[in-house]
Order: sequence, then structure tokens, then C-alpha cells
Amino acid sequence: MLTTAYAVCPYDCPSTCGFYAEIEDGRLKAVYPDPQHPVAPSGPCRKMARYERSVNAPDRILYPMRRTGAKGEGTFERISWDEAVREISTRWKDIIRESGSEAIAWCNYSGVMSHIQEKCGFAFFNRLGSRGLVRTLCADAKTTGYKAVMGGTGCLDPRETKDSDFMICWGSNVPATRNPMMRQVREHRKQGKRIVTVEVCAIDMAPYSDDIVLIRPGTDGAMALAMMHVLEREDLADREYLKTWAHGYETFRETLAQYTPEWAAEICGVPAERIEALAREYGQAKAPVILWGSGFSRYANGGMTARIIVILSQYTGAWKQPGGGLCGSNPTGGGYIDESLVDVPEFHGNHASININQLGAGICDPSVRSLYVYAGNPANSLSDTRAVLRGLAREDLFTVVHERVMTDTARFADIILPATYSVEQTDVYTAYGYCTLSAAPKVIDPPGECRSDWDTFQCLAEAMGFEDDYFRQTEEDLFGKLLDHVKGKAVLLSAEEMERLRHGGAVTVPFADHLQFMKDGRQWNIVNEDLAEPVPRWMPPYAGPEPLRLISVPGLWSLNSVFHEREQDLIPARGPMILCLNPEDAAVRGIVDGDDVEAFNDLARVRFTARVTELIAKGAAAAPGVFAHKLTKSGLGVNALQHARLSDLAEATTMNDNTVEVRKYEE
Ligand SMILES: Nc1nc2c(c(=O)[nH]1)N[C@H]1C(S)=C(S)[C@@H](COP(=O)(O)OP(=O)(O)OC[C@H]3O[C@@H](n4cnc5c(=O)[nH]c(N)nc54)[C@H](O)[C@@H]3O)O[C@H]1N2
Ligand SMILES: Nc1nc2c(c(=O)[nH]1)N[C@H]1C(S)=C(S)[C@@H](COP(=O)(O)OP(=O)(O)OC[C@H]3O[C@@H](n4cnc5c(=O)[nH]c(N)nc54)[C@H](O)[C@@H]3O)O[C@H]1N2
Ligand code: SF4
Ligand SMILES: [Mo]
Repeated sequence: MLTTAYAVCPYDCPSTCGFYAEIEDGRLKAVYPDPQHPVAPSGPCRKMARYERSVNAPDRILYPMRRTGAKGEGTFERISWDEAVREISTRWKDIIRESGSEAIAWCNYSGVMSHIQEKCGFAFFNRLGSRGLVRTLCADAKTTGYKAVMGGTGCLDPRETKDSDFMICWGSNVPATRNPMMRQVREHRKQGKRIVTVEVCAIDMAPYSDDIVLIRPGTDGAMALAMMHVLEREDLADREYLKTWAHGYETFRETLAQYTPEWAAEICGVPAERIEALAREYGQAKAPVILWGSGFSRYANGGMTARIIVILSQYTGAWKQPGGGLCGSNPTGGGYIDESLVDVPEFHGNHASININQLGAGICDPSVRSLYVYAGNPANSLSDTRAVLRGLAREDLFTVVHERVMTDTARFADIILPATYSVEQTDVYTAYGYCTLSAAPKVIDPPGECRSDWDTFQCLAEAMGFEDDYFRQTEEDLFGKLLDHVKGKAVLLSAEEMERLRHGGAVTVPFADHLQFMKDGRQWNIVNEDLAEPVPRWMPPYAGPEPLRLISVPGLWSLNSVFHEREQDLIPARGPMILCLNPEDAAVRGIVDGDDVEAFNDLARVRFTARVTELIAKGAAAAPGVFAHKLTKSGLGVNALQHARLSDLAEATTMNDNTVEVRKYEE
């Protein structure tokens, strides 16, 4: 029998597209667009269009398993859930008795970005009193930088950019990471409005750009400062607005004299005339928008760069115009969901913690005796892969991985627990790139013995003897509560919209007021006295210009390390692991397009296929996508070349802030 039900894409993607799931005999047969969807009416992207192939993947993990071979060898035997839960709880109780609860560590990141399944583990591990996890792997330097300037005022929802008259696409690989926004990008250009891309590597964005400014990695702050220098010099700054509404404007303005386009040109590798021309075009537009990604913030100076770009987005008064300002950060101006219903504050404690970016060092520390991983793949996604693998290889680290497929991390588990796909679980979703709220009860039963994160933590809680009412709830109970207690602008949703959510659907929540600070009678901050660096200024990244600065680019055909199960379509479509090099950098190294090359630094040697292209800045090397180790030539991905250093704000990742040398590979 065929039925249809509503489902939501659970992945770490700003859009949170919804779609219809067609179900035949309890299995997902196909997915169809939801033409009423507020942001993705033409349906899910190239990765999710055949989601049934992921959900029904032949190599899905269906049963709990126990390791039988050496760590990392990947040999396991089937066991029952009872055995698995008994073994985990017995080991944990022993560890807690002998070494205390902080000897148990956990790792979770963005495998599922919904409210119940992602965050239930926070409650569980807080209740357990385990070692804490500082989860700053993604864009925390950027969001902290944004907040340091704008506080709780939300920026543009992508749909609002229809009213802008000029767009700078600043370090955002839109066709890959913001697929539904390609509608606005195409429409913008159809109307003859220009899009200038500021990128290190524009291989995907080039066809949609009228002009491309290729910039050296980690130097965007210098260019943005020089642009403001030009805006001041050429009377294109909105001085009245800045004097009234920008805290610290006069102090900051005085510092701009030193940041000439010639000064920035040296740092950024962008000619002074191009910086001037871009500043002029930006300054003369009535409602320019900067659409920003997060690539430029994954550096030692990432938080500072983010602050400077937000200030630039305000400098001509663009925020006052419909469609003008900044897009690509927090568009909502606040949360819609009462997080405390899932991540229970009473469970929070004061524990030693591991920064996820330094998980390798964290789990190499012998005082950590157990690691639980869910909805994350640290062996692929974290910097300094070899340190992560050294930790995972410890015979005395009791490792549990809750996964859907055999990842490079799961191979190192002592116990693997089988996880569900989103269509097999119930949840509420907020998009981090749009003002939308979505919800979807589960549409099919899980195959084999797969269990959701919620159900798994519930059994573990019982086995650990937690008597809290929290762990007695079902997913469905929590789903109802989350929808009963929406907050922020979501309280403005109609009864009909709330009803749609309860049955599975997506709705638009009113856009944020981008001039909220005026209504509140307070300024936004150019200078922020709460920070170690109150006055924005140029700060260099960790990596110097030599030999080559290495960055990672989100790939078109994967989402972080997700979709590795798609051997029939997505894996072949993306081809081998490439390293993009500028023709000048390739030529001095005797490298031509298609060569087998080796990138190396003090951390590792990693082999790639060279892609020689004019669309990357000189002095840079760029690696698109995250590859499972078995799909690489040397058994390691690009992250093995990244140091586990932290950013200026938020102790976040600096995965783009490294240098490598590259040579032709010879056996
Ligand atoms: N297809 C696909 N979609 C994805 C993902 C994916 O891997 N693949 N990842 C998901 C996740 S986890 C996230 S966080 C989001 C958004 O992920 P973001 O990181 O916001 O991705 P983008 O902004 O699209 O891409 C970052 C861009 O920054 C560029 N870049 C790197 N360093 C610099 C620099 O110093 N200056 C400038 N100007 N540019 C620089 C890179 O070349 C890249 O094009 O995307 C999500 N969606
Ligand atoms: N080279 C490089 N490295 C990167 C990036 C990059 O673009 N390039 N992107 C960085 C960014 S922005 C991010 S956010 C991180 C992401 O880092 P991670 O979150 O560690 O990586 P993912 O690849 O998203 O892995 C998610 C895992 O969760 C599993 N999963 C999915 N749904 C569920 C579920 O419901 N339950 C359970 N238990 N498991 C589930 C998936 O099968 C997958 O293996 O990677 C970072 N690392
Ligand atoms: S664009 Fe993003 S949210 Fe939409 S279907 Fe693709 S991965 Fe999912
Ligand atoms: Mo991310």
C-alpha cells in the first residue's frame, strides 16, 4: 500500500527543506517536493532528492554489535540490545566507581540538527556528570562576532534579499551549502543586479558571479577595513546613522586612516584598485546585501573578521533599506524553541571539558576511559585526524558509537548501536538560515533493531539507574511539549499553522526587525568593551603566506561526511579527492591538472588529485568535501593537515588556518 507523509531534512544545512515521503509497505519509496514549502518549493537538493537510497542503503547498521578484532579493524559480532546496554552500563559504573564520572567523555556534532534527537544527549551526559564537550566546531567564531556587534538583532532572511540591488557573496559556496537560495541568486541576476563573489576558491560560485575577487585565506578583515577607509574617503559612509546608532564610531573611524587599499593589497593579494572599485560599487548601491558564509571565520582572527564584515554591512546605512544589510547569520533574532525542555538546566554541572576541536588530545589523555559518539564522525570531520585516530585506537578507551552506517569512527567502536534516519524519528526543526519552523512525526518504523537517539538514551538512563521523570517521556511527549511552548516570534503563529506543525509541516515565522535596536533605544557596537579586543583592528591569521595556505570547501555532493552510503550516485558524481591549485603555484612545482600530488606539513602527508584552476587565489590550496578514508589514496583526508588550534572568539575551529607544501607524488 502507498501512503504519503511529511518529512524534514535533518542535516546541518541552513535551509531545513521539507518534503513528502512516499511509503510503500513500510519502506521509504521516494521523496517529493512540497510545493507549499516556504523556502524550498522545488524540493530537496541533489543530495536528498533520492533520500530513499540512503534510508534503504544495503550497508546500513541494523543491529547492536560488539568488536571482535583489533581496534579499528572493523570486525564485529551481532549482539542484542539488552547485552549492549548491560555491557555499557556495567563498564560505565565501574569507571565511575574507580575514576569518577569525568572519565567518561562524549562527542556529538551535527549529524542531526533537530531539537529532540540532537540535544537529548546533552541532558543524558550532564545528568551522568561526564566530561563536558565544548561544541565549537562549525561557525561559532562567526556567530559570536556577529552578536558582539548586533546583539540580539536578527539579519536578513534570504527571501528578503529580493529587494536588494547589489550583492557581495562573501565566502559562501551557495550552490553547495545554500541550495534553495540559488532561486534568489538567479532571480537577482535575471533582473540585471550584480553579484560580486569574494572567495579563496570560487569553483562552484563562478557561474553565478558577475565578478570574482580572489583573496588570500584569512585576510578578509584587512580588505573590509580598507573598504571602509574608501567609504569614508569618498563620502559614502552614512555618518549620521553611524554617529547616532553605532557605539564607538568616532574611535573606530580614526583608526581607518592606516588601512589604505594599498596596505590591504599587500596582505590580501587583491590589487588596490579592485578594493577601491568594490568599495565604490558597494557604497553607491542603495540596498546592498552581503551574503556571508563562514569559511573566513575559521581562522585565528575569525571572530574579529566577522565583526569587521558586520560593521561594513552597516557602514553605508544599508540595514535601513528593505533587502539591504547582511544575510547568512542569525535571521530570527532569537530562538523559537524552549531548549530547556530537552537540554535540562538542572542537570548542568561544572565539569572539566574537552573542546571538540581538540578531541584528539582529549581522548589520548589516559584519564579519559570511555567515549560515546552519536550523530558525529570525529575520525573524518575534526582537525588533526591522526591525533583523533591515536585516541580512538587506545585499547583501554571503551568506545560506543551510535551510527547508521559504518563510518571511520564506528570502525573503532567497542560497541556499535544502530541509529535511525530522520523519517524513523519524531522531531521539531528550526532552520538556522531562515525564519521557518518545521516539525515531523516519524513516518516509518525503523528497520532491524535501529533506535533513535532519544530511545537509546532512555534505555541507557534506565540502566544507569536515573529516576528522573525526564527520561520517562517519549519522543512524542516531548514533541507535543516543544510545540506547546514555542517562543520568540513563533508565538505569533496562528492556530492553523501550529496544527500543521503537529501533523508534520513547515511554516514561515515573521521576519526579524532589523532595526530592533532603534526601537529598544540602544546602539549596536562597533567598539565592544566586553571583548579582549574592544576596537576592531587588523589581526593576522596563524598561518603565514608560505608555502601555501590550505582551506577546506564544503562539497557539492556530500554534506560534511554524510552521504558516504550513496555508492550508486553521489560518491561517483563527486569523483576523487581533489586539491585546487592556482596555475602559477602549480607551475613552479611542476604540477599539471590531474596529477597525483601529496600535500604535507608537520602533521601529515595526504594525497590528492591536482585540480589546476584560475578560480583559486594564488598562494592557496583548497580541498572540497570530506572523504571517508577508504575513498582516499593515502587513507587520510584533508583534516589530517589541520592543527587543532582555536580561534580568537568562542574557542572555535581554525580548520582553514594552516599551511602546506605540495609536490607531485612519487612512489
Ligand atoms: N553541499 C553541502 N552543503 C553543506 C555542507 C557541506 O559540506 N556540503 N556543510 C553544511 C555545514 S556543516 C555548514 S556549517 C553550512 C555552511 O557552511 P559554510 O562554512 O558557511 O560554507 P560556505 O559559506 O558555503 O563555504 C565556505 C566558503 O568559504 C570559503 N573560504 C574559506 N576561507 C576563506 C577566506 O579566508 N575568505 C573567504 N572570502 N572565503 C573563504 C571557501 O572557499 C568556501 O567556499 O553548510 C552546510 N551545507
Ligand atoms: N574537511 C572538512 N572538514 C569539516 C568540514 C568541511 O567542510 N571540510 N565541515 C566542518 C563543519 S562546518 C562541521 S559542522 C563538522 C561536522 O562534523 P560531524 O557532525 O562530526 O560530521 P558529519 O559528517 O556531519 O557526521 C554526522 C554523523 O552523524 C550520523 N547521523 C546522522 N543522523 C543521525 C542520528 O539521527 N543519530 C545518530 N546517532 N547519528 C546520526 C551520520 O551518519 C554521520 O556519520 O565538520 C567539520 N569538518
Ligand atoms: S539543501 Fe540542505 S536542507 Fe535542503 S535538502 Fe539539501 S541538505 Fe537538506
Ligand atoms: Mo557546520
